[in-house]
Amino acid sequence: MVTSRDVLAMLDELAMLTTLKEESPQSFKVRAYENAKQGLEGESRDLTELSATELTKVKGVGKSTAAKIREFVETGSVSKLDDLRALYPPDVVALSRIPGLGPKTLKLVRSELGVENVEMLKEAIDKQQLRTLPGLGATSEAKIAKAIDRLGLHGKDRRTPIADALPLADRLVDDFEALDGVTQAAYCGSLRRFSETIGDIDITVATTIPQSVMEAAANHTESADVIGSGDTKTSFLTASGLQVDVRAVAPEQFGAATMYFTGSKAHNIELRQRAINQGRLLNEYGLFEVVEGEDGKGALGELVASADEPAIYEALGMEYVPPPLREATGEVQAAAGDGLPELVRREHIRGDLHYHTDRSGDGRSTVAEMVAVGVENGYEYLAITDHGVDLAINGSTEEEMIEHREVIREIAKGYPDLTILWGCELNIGPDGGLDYSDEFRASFDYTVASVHSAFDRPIGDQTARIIRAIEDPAVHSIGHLTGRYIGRRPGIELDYDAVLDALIEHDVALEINGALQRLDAASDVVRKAVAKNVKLVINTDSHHTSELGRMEYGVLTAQRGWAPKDLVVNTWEKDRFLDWVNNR
Ligand code: DGT
Ligand code: CA
Ligand code: CA
Ligand code: ZN
Repeated sequence: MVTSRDVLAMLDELAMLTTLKEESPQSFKVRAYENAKQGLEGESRDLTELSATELTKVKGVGKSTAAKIREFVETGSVSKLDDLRALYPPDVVALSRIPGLGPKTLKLVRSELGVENVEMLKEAIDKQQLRTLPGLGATSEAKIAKAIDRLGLHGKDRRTPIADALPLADRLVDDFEALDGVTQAAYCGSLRRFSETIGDIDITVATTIPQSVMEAAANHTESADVIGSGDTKTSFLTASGLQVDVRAVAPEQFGAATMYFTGSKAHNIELRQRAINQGRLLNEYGLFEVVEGEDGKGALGELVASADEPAIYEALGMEYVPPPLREATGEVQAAAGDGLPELVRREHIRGDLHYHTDRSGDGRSTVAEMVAVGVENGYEYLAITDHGVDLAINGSTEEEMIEHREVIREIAKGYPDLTILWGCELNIGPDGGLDYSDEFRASFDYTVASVHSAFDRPIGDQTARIIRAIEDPAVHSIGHLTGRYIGRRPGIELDYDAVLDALIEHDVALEINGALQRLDAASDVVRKAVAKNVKLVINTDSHHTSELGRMEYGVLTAQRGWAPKDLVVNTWEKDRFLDWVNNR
């Protein structure tokens, strides 16, 4: 059964593989899939129910793409996509994601050196073979070697970025929930704890008919290869090589099972010890009393709790521990003792302060559209932060920004309860310089400053660069601190202590960017910032109305960093927030 979301994922994969084949993301074939996906994302109708003719009426969808969508809906596969998958198996796709290894270079290393995976590429680098290829040299060879190391791409423990795993897991959960006999389904493991990379996806399904869950798992459209199947567990690999473990459990044991399979293993061990100290046993089936058996040894007694997680934590004499905290870094002790801090939650958020419109070259929705969805999300304030002029094609000149301000002020008149700040995403240059003149920069209501280039400099230079931006009086916040793309592009290296101290000194907030490929600042940096009382701001960095859901991801990252509500400036009541913006 193909869903609308499967269709969009299929177009994404077609665009990605066609980029490799055509050796350019600008190829018209790639653009055709991307445009189709953009058009279809705006559709409220079920995409699987549209005829080829109806599909071609959607903006951006051509005849040949429409035919592929119908083929996918009717047969569950697309022959063009199967051909591409054969040409570019998962190991090769993984190679293509290494920074510095574009489609042209990828073709060369395959044809000239016979390299088909990251291990072989490492070997070729060790033998200094890359530098012998046309267009490459010792410098690019060293850059690729460094990227492989810093991204942890080689070895058995290759991990998948959360941006690739989460949408897939969401689709799988929906599909299992739709089966007869299923009462609930959830992804667990590192994904539920919101780790930024995922070893494998763990799905727990509560059902009265385990066989049908096992069959659905083995035959799922995402399953390329079933690697294990039993009565209650099926494991398969997706086309990109990601493992999925699907477990069927009894509905009354769902809480104990999700708790066990969410982990982390270290968190589970601490909980189990706590249970033992209470004369009980905790496992994936529930929390049980231990009684003296006939042979004098301990035996399982009465069930204490198993159906839902909060009841089990309560029975253990603890506060409920949200999944992002379950890493055995003090949460068990706190939840059983003085209590966890009041962590920020999605419903605390009152505004989004990194928000693009089609004023930015890479923005896709109008001011009116972006503001309307902000209001739907219940926001009380927004900062429209289109790119500053230094970001070349994506940026805007002073004149354009002033015109834009008029557009924003006009739209604001329609929303008396909403405060819309005329802002800017300033670009932090290689040496820390920012866009525009000092006066013009200072005239914005609000700014976020972030890096978009020069990722490879030494740590000392990068630290000085960010601190210079923090010192600028026009800067309210630092956006996506390192500029990383998880698993794709390492961010800049920084001396975090020095950067966090500068944020405190200048009363500048640190952004937690909710874009799944970024999640930047990372949760471990957030935890350091929390320890120093650095102000935080959680943003979506939306370039389209469909991206506002990222706020949830930013919040989960903040929770993983133990961020309390009160440090997050966009949880503050409007007056308090505006007072900070205007009077820092
Ligand atoms: P990953 O997949 O490497 O990103 O990390 P996890 O945490 O998802 O680990 P995974 O998939 O091996 O196992 C899922 C959860 O199952 C894990 O977080 C805790 C639980 N678990 C697995 N093996 C054990 C074990 O030997 N002892 C205990 N207490 N829990 C385990
Ligand atoms: Ca896992
Ligand atoms: Ca697993
Ligand atoms: Zn941005």
